[in-house]
Amino acid sequence: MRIDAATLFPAAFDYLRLSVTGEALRLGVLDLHVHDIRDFALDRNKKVDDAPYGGGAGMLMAPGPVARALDHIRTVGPRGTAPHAVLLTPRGARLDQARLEALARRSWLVLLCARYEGMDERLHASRFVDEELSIGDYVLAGGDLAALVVVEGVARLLPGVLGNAESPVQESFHGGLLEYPQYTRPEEFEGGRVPRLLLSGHQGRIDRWRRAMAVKITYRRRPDLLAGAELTPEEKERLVRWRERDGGED
Ligand code: 6GU
Repeated sequence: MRIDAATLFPAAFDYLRLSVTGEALRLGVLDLHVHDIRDFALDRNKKVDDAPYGGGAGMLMAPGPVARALDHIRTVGPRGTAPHAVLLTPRGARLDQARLEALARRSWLVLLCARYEGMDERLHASRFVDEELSIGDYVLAGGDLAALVVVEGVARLLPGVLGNAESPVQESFHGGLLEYPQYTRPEEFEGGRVPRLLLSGHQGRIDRWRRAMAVKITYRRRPDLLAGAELTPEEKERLVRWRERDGGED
């Protein structure tokens, strides 16, 4: 997969040399190109921002340098192909695992990182942007960290990274459930013991326990996820009982 990022802070992308993304880069599974939007400013002060029409605090990213950066990227990518361009903005659709999986199936992504108080509206729904994404309901100073989140989330899904099979199809996180509790050595730590079942060697029982714990933790912490989870009829019955016990309506 090829990813081109357009940013005012190219150094932020050095982070991707570490860990899983670093491995993806070394393996050549991920081909990352970082472009400094400031290089596409035309004046000698390399100005990329400007004040908003209508007044108000803060500065906006001017459309010119961004548009030139994106036009440039299109010319350096693989011939005859068009990238899928993503604008990172708090206004975008909320990123989740399903969206990461969809992005991981693309062969060429462009990530556009907004800064300052945002970008000129004419860049939003435009020939330059196919999709707008946010990484959550809070405000960051810019889209760079969000772009790093996207790259790491996508990279770990690519074939060959993390020992993934060749198939890019990935399970949503554990069938839409939160992770079950895990333990490593030592067997006792600050008074907490590893559940005996995990030491028993009964793999079938361990698998069933893990699954039951995943359902229980998801019910307690993120009941909103259960609607989209893959549950057995028995698990659904269990949920009905828990909801009755906890005073729910259904
Ligand atoms: Cl993509 N950008 C900014 N500036 N803030 C965010 C975000 C993006 N996602 C969540 N907060």
